[in-house]
Amino acid sequence: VDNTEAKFTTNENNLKRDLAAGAAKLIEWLAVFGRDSHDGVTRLLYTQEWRAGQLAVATKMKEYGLYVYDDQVGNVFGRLEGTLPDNKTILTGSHLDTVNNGGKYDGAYGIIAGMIALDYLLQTYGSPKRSLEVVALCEEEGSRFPLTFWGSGNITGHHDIEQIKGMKDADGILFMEAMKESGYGDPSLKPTRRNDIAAFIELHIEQGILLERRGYRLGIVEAIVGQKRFTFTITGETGHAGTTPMTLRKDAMAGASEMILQLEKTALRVDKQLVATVGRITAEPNAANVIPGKVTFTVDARHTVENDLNQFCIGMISRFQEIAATRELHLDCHPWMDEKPVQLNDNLAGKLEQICQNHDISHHRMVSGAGHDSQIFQPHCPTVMLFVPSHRGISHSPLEFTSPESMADGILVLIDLLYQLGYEENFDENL
Ligand code: HGY
Ligand code: MN
Ligand code: MN
Repeated sequence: VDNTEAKFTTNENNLKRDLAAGAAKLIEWLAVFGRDSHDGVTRLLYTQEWRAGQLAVATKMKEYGLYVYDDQVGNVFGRLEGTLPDNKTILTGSHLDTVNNGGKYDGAYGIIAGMIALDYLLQTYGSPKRSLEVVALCEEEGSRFPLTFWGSGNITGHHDIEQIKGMKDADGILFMEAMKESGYGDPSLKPTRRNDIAAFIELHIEQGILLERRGYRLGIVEAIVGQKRFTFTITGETGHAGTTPMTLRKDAMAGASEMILQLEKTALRVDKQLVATVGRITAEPNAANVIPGKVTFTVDARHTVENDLNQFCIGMISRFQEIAATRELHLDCHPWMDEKPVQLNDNLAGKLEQICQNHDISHHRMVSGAGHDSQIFQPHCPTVMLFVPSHRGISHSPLEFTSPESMADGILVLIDLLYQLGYEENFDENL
């Protein structure tokens, strides 16, 4: 048996203990950047908290002996240069941004796992044959601006700077301004588009309860659901709450409420793969004694099958139009996200399965109901995801938790996969 194998497996328990301690420490360290007043983490793209987190990640990557650089939109990379001339890079990592009042693990875990894995590989085996990189992707959630996957979308050509011209956040701040203020967006900076990535591996928390409930230690993600997001604006007539008879109202809030309940009823009738959520709603003038003249709400709809998702959304919009017509309201529909369902790379999934078996780690192939940067990378290069359990399936919440032992399981498997792809002779070209 090749002695690296022996060395790696004999002190595996010690290694796992160290990985668990290291991961727990780094998760708490990164959560400081954006700690909010409700004990959660809020690190929105191009905000001060985001910038501080990004600088901290870059500094830590340098401490680990990685070559650190960033690109035009603020993706931060830590690189272990390969000794072979072929310019293939194996990339791992996840997103640095969070939702409002989010948890410590969503996105962050994939970044710290990649940092720990590269640190271990460099200390144990020296320089790889093929370059290995960990990336802190600048944005995935779409929490600040109405656009998701800004980091991975720029690397893969799925997005470009043209798309964000005129785009503003809820406070009316221009995307371009916020990016420039963070020191990015300048054409003189390193271009974002890359063609050297031979594989992308993303470690992430499951954000659901399947692994914990069924007792699996890791999830190997075969596919990611498709996702569409819309903003609907209902316009009626502002009026006095006390003097306007019920029969004479054009109440935008009542109209929106009927649409939202209709959405839930229809989604329940479709099938359990379909989920639809109204996550954000605003009313104008938003006063207790005024009939709202304008209500804006978002819809996030997802399904594993593209056609079923499309049919559901077409039906949703026509039902909203009927309700608006009956109530003499005006309906405006603004679709701003449309990501297709994606099958991830089966060869890489097979490698992860084999590694889990080698380490006697229970694992389960599954579909992700959450969207991830991996669905943007997969059409661009062979991509796979590895899930660690979320306690009680909680995510996008300060209560988000994954045990250090589970985080170590994921990092142990990542180390093996990066070793195979980065150090072993025969890189499997036809992944
Ligand atoms: O919304 C999602 O599915 C992911 O957390 N961005
Ligand atoms: Mn998320
Ligand atoms: Mn995420």
